[in-house]
Order: sequence, then structure tokens, then C-alpha cells
Amino acid sequence: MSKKIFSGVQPTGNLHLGNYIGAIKNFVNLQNDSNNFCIYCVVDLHAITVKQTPKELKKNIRETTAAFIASGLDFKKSIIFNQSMVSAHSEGSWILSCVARMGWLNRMTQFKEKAGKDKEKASVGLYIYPILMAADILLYDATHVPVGEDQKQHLELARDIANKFNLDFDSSNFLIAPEPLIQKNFARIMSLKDGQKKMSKSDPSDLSRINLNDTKDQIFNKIKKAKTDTMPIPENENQLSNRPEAQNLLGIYSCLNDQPLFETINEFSGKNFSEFKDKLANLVVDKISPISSEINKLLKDENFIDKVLNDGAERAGEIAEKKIKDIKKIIGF
Ligand code: AQP
Repeated sequence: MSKKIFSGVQPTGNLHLGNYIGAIKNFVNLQNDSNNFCIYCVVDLHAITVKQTPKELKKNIRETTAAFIASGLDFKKSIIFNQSMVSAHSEGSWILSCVARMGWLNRMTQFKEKAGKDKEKASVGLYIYPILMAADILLYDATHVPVGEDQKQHLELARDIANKFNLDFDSSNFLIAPEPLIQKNFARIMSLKDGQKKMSKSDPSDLSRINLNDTKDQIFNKIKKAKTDTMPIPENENQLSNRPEAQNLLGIYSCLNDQPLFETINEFSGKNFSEFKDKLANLVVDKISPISSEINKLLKDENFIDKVLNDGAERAGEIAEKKIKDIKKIIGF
């Protein structure tokens, strides 16, 4: 079955192994299936829901684009663009915010996590972030959205918004309720310092994540210092149940080596973590270093990156502008 794919990544800093395993690796696989039409967006409007420095933001937009291309996304096969260049996203977001219900947004756990204890000081944008995400997806009639597990709830909200719009305006199937595409195993890569916390760009400790542009020495050092427990690698998956850090490291190895967890456990069972960590560091370097050097190469030609984004925005704009016109007509504007 042919799929229309849409997904995005925020240009909020260096992309990390969690973004790569949870999202971008999957983006590339989907793009390489000729039945699919893929649109990948650098979601810079989402990024400003928390404070950004203008210069840094511009740099991060280019870096995220470079990371997309270096990881294997092809700007000729897929549309690659940044969100702020297609104004239909902001317009669509406003219209859909009049369809979404407060009660739905109040249930979003990511807002609670990101706003922390001081919700009163969080931006309104952070609160309505999932509505902008719904607009991103619905403007392109995306049928499938590859995301990490943390975004599943936002996808459900996008489905609710699509269904309510269709019902309110008696226009069945006009907005397509999208399906999430979430990897079955290790959809959430955890921090190297705390197996209960997601690996994240905004974690203040750089030792908590492997960045796609880390050097070989940085990768070895971070994996060496990664938290583990004192027990050896177990004999089966069940014995990992209360060992989140061990589970995370074995999961990263399995994902990067494209093998199921039990195979990794069989390979290392009974061995201690220092031996496993050495193998893991070598594997991460093998997979990440070519991406990292390609990112650095691409970033030397800013004009090229900007041209990819401009061309992508033109192609994306054609689709999104048409959809927003139809939405306005349905609403009665
Ligand atoms: N740790 C993770 N494991 C698996 N998938 C992940 N993703 C992010 N972190 C992990 C997936 O990457 C895609 C892009 O995410 P994003 O950068 O747009 O936003 P995010 O989820 O908020 O990522 P971060 O790193 O946590 O950024 P900050 O710290 O800026 O908020 C999404 O598909 C996401 O699921």
C-alpha cells in the first residue's frame, strides 16, 4: 500500500542517537520504499516554543537539514524544508486551535514534562504545540507519521482534531486521520546517565547523549561513563526488567546492528559491561562517524543547504496552500 509520510524534527540543538534511532533511521527506510511519498520538515516554529537565540536557531536549522541529508535523506526523492517558510502551517494551526478542545490539550503529558513545575511561566506556544503538529500533518493529507514513542499522544490528538473537523463541517474524510509509525522495539532511547529519562537535546549534561556530530573520542568517553549496574549481562530478556540502563545500552546495540535484543543478549551473556561497552562504542562510531563527517562537509556550503530548503519549501507550499484554501472554503471564509 502506498503511504504519504510526514514527520519533523526540531532544530533545537545537536541531533542525538535517540533522534537517529527513534526517527531519522526510520525516515530513510520509508523514503527508500518507492511506494511512499515522504515529506520531512525541520520544525522551526515548534522550536520557538522555548527561548531560542536567533543566530543559534539559524545555525541549528542548517545543521538539522545537514543531518537529514547526511543520514540518507534524498532531497530529490523526498521534500525537505523548514516549517516557517510555508505560512500555511501557522494559518492551519490557528484554525485547528478553534477545533481542538482545552480538555484534550490538558491531557498532554509532554507539556507537563516540558513546562515542569512552573506552568504559569511556560509559553502559550508550548501548550498548543500539538495543534501546530496536527496542522503540519493534516495539511499534507499524511497517512502515516514516523515518530518516537514520546509523540504517540500528539498523534492521537491530531486524529481527534481531524475527526472533529470533518464532523463539525460535515466533510467526511476531508482531513485524513494519520496513523503513527512507531518502532516496535526501543522506540524510546534513554539518557546514558539515567535509564528512566529520555535521551534529549535539552538535557543539561552532554554526557547523557551521543550527538550525531560527536568525535570518536567523545563517543568512547560517553559510553565508558554511561551508567550501568554491577551485575553481568543476563541470560534472557526477562532478567533485564529492573535494569533500565542495561536494557537501554543493549537496545542501542541491537538497533544499530539491526538485530533483535535476544541475539545481543546471546552474544554477550555472562560478560561484564566493560567488555560490552567497548564493542558498543566501536559500533556507534562505525554508524555515526560517516554521518558526522558528512554533516561537517555539508555545513561548509551554506548556500547549498539553503537551496535545498528553498526548493523544498516551494514544493511543500504548493501542497499546503491548496489544502488551506479548501479548509477556508469549508469553514465559510
Ligand atoms: N530519546 C529518544 N528516543 C527515541 N526517539 C526520540 N525522539 C526524540 N528523542 C528520542 C524522536 O525524534 C524526533 C524528533 O524529535 P524532536 O527533536 O522534534 O523533539 P523531541 O522529541 O522533543 O526531542 P528532544 O531531543 O527531547 O528535544 P528537546 O530536548 O529540544 O525537547 C521525534 O519523532 C521524537 O519522537
